[in-house]
Amino acid sequence: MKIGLCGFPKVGKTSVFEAITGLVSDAHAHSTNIAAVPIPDQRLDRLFADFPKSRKVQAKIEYLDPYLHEPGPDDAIGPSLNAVKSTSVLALVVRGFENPNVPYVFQSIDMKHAVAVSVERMFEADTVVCERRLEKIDVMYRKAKSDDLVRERAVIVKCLDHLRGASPLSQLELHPEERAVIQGIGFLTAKPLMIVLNVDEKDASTERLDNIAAEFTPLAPRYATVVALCARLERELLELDAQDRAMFMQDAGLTSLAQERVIRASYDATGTICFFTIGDDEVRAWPLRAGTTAAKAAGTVHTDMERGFIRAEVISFDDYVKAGSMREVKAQKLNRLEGKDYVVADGDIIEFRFHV
Ligand SMILES: Nc1nc2c(ncn2[C@@H]2O[C@H](COP(=O)(O)OP(=O)(O)O)[C@@H](O)[C@H]2O)c(=O)[nH]1
Ligand SMILES: [Mg+2]
Repeated sequence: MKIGLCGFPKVGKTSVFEAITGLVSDAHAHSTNIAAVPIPDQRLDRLFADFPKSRKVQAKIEYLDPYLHEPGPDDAIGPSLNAVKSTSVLALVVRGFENPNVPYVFQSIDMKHAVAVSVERMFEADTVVCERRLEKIDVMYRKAKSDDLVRERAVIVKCLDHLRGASPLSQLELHPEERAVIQGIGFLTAKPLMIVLNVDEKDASTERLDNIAAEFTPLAPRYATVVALCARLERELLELDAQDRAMFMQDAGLTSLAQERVIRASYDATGTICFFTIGDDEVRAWPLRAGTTAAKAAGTVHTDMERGFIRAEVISFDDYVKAGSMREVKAQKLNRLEGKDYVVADGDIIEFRFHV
């Protein structure tokens, strides 16, 4: 899963990247920032504490902060949107902090307005892609008629109608073969959207952040998730050692790091869950799209496991904690055998049985 940070210039995209990843980018490097961040998970920590001889392997999530040439004033967000076409999730960073030393494209800090304009641009960008694609298809069709072109044209027309009705392409129902037609296009409104409100230092407490996100949610498009943080403060937090950080957080009224909240929101935006495996050499968390079957989940571990899939032995994490140990789980028969069509649940501890 790759999350692309986008938004108007000087809203704090790079600051948010640094606050999430703990990396400090070189402002003069003129290059794209990219980092895979291990996902904190207390359930994995618990399993690792019980099986300390293995290695702990966290699931990872990738963040991308594209390097942009200074955009012109007419299309301040265009290059940013263009740069995240290849990602799987959009994180739209919105400026909520006042800073007279940092120029801004808008007259005032109005997060609702900024989101409305950004989302409008995403719809426009997808509409233009559809229109150009249609022109191209028509030219090609005149040269050589083909059923493929007819089919592609029908899908693009569907997309265009949908966009004109102000619905994101993520909500357009398509058959798998129709979806395959548009897969490679990188439509912006086909991606899950996460709105990241980058607020002032004075609003940095967990309580304020939660309130700001909750108040903003009805103002955001319905298909988006909303999370708030103060990137500048959180970025400084990550530079402190554990003890200083704990003190600093207490003073600021922060009960969790933005890193964790943003990662959680990234998960919510994509409907991602986690399952766990406990092996001799590693205790590991695996990210998975919600709704995935046991056989496909086995395939994320190893393609051989999907091909030779026999059964999955599943223990839900809560049952494991209730029982207290693997031996008790077995004594109380809390482990289940599931077939290939079993839909994996968040927190399942799974052992796959397969032929080689
Ligand atoms: N006061 C304040 N300034 C911030 C905050 N986040 C970013 N900035 C400043 O805004 C400027 C632009 O931030 P940057 O992350 O480079 O924005 P980008 O152009 O969207 O990548 C920098 O000078 C940051 O220090 C914040 O939460 N509070
Ligand atoms: Mg930047």
